[in-house]
Amino acid sequence: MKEKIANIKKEFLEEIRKVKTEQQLSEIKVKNVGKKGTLTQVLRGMGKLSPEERPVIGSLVNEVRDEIERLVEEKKKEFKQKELQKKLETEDIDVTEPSKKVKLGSLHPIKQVIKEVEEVFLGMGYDIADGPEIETTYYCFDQLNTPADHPARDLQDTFYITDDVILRTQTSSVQIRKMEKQKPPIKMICPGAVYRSDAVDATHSPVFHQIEGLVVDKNISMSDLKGTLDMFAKKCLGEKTKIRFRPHHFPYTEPSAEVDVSCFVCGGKGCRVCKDEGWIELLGCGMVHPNVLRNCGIDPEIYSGFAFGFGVERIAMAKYGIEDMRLLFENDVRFLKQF
Ligand code: 2NM
Repeated sequence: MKEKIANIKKEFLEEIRKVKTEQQLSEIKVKNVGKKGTLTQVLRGMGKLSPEERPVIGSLVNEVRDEIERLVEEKKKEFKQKELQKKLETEDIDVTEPSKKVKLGSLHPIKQVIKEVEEVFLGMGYDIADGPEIETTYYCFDQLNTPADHPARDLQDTFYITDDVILRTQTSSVQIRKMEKQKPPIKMICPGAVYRSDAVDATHSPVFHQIEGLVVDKNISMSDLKGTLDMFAKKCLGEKTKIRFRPHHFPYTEPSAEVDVSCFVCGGKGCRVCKDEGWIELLGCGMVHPNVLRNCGIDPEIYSGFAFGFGVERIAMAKYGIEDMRLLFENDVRFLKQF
């Protein structure tokens, strides 16, 4: 019996040396260690052996079977390796060539500021809205309580397409459209491009970006406005930021104010960014004028609201220390890739 096992092994070793395909390999494996294979037959015949011989032959069979399985696995790996080698040699891909780097751009600093502000207001439960950049004087002026003789309406200041169609001068028109359509409560901000007939210089551009906010509900007061803007300034410009209100005038709010923030570069001591003032002018705001609410079909005896607005370029310039607004519009990649 020992001799039979030795022969099985010998024959197997010869066969595996000649094997050329995976198919042949699997055939000789089945032939020897399969259910009806040579070694299995030996195990079946063990009943005829003496009790002393059985364990000896048994362990010999196991040993040879393990060896056969090991060699088959080894051969299999060899085949796989050869196959890969052949592929690498015949296919026209040079896997050692460095890959082409995909150049990822970055968001424009204006867009970065808009996104940051959106995150803060989304966190306070505001909707984000937009509207047309080509707007009627009805939405941009009349509905905003801006009288016919107001300088904002001047041909010198506004791009007129026809007598009553213009490029919007502020995004408040979006707020008017919203108030006309939706009854309070309203909580929204509207970021977007606006247009004024200004000559280009370091702090002016005929197209710039604004974010305006509006809240209308019952019992909305100036203290809600102050709390909201304080939170906004701290979240956007740093927890230590303070705000202050200065009385101002806008046709669409009453009372109105301008809001300054303590300089987020020097903390209020005075520096180049705040021009040694310690404060930076941030935005305009106020309580929505009763005429504006009434124009939109909202009863000012029941509802009140606050609104605010600011220029995105000014914030981006202060935040990133950009001294000339033109840089934000020239789109020179050498400048933009710094942000
Ligand atoms: C500002 C300043 C103050 C404002 C007012 C309105 C509306 F539609 F409710 F009347 N929207 N935005 C507003 C108020 C905008 O920007 C400097």
